[in-house]
Amino acid sequence: MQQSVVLVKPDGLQRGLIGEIIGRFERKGLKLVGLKMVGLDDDVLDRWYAHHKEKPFFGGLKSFMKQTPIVAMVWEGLDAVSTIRKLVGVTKGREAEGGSIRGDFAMSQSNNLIHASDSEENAQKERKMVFEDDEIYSYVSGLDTLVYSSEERE
Ligand code: FUP
Repeated sequence: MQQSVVLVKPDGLQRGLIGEIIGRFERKGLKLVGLKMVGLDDDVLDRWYAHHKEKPFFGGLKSFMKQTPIVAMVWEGLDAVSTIRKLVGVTKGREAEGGSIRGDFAMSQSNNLIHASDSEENAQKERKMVFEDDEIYSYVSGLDTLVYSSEERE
């Protein structure tokens, strides 16, 4: 099974949307294997958003991400990275499809509530930036047999 890292950003925390966001992933059938509140510092943010370092919005993005702690999660499932990106919606909230998290709750390109890994490689890098290995749990969930066929679980 694949893992993906999700952050509920400071606007999601302040708007009281943590439960809503977790509920959507739970109802989809994804499995929560890591969860904690973290204050991101410049060192982590410089690495997390290294691909945006030269962009004009980089300073504002970092300040925004430091406004409050964020809620970091690792979700597991078949094709979890692409599945979660669909549930999250495109970057600019006001263009995101209705039914997605950003589509239903966000208007902004920067205050867009949530981060989700965009590849398996980045998911692994991001996981290491915010979680220790022993903070990620492997467990059998009764739901697995309902959510997937036996072939999919192999
Ligand atoms: P996403 O993968 O949808 O989270 O989007 P990106 O990796 O392209 O961008 C990461 C974050 O940078 C966005 F969530 C918000 C911020 N950003 C801006 O503030 N302005 C922009 O024009 C693009 C991104």
